[in-house]
Amino acid sequence: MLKVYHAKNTRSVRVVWLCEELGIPYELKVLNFSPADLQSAEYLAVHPLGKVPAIEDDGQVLNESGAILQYLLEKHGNGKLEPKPGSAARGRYLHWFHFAEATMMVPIGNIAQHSFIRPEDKRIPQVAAESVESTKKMLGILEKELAGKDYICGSDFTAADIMLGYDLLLCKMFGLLSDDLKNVNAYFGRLASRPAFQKATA
Ligand SMILES: N[C@@H](CCC(=O)N[C@@H](CS)C(=O)NCC(=O)O)C(=O)O
Repeated sequence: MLKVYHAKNTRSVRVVWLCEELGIPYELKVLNFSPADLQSAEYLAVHPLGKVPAIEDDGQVLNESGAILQYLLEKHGNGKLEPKPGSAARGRYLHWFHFAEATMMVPIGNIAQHSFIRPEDKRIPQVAAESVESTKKMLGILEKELAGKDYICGSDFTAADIMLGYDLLLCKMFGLLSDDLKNVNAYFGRLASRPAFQKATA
């Protein structure tokens, strides 16, 4: 059975969320978000950088959240949660799917590193402050994009919402979802009310 290495509130939320949405059977391997678990010899054999998520499936190990989602969609999705390859909607879907990790998670990750994760003497307050500004700029872009839409690609919930929903979970935890972001807050509320999201963030 598919094994999912997961730590609470990390990017592995995306993998558990997708498995729950698609009803993919999986075995959860829960790790603490601490060097004792992530840097253990046993886990480094699964993920040489000691990060989450990772999966083991049919004898192979994968460890990039976006790649894992694409792989599981291809294997189990039967066309669900994504526009058809080659369709007009596919380009925007891929844009938002990858924006979530390749662009928006960069400053969000820096906020986490320089506000909470690194030991205090290794945090750079200017990096944290600049990253807050970058994240706010991206939230402003999402605010405009979501006007009149239930989901990032329109009326249908897709895996791009799972990728972005995790970013917004962290933004919410970091107090960045200010009241003026009406569309983003309504969107996040819609995502957070899904049973699969709740299971993945429990
Ligand atoms: N691009 C990777 C990033 C993985 C990543 O940085 N995961 C974080 C948790 S959200 C982690 O495990 N950090 C532990 C560390 O860097 O020591 C992905 O999307 O899977």
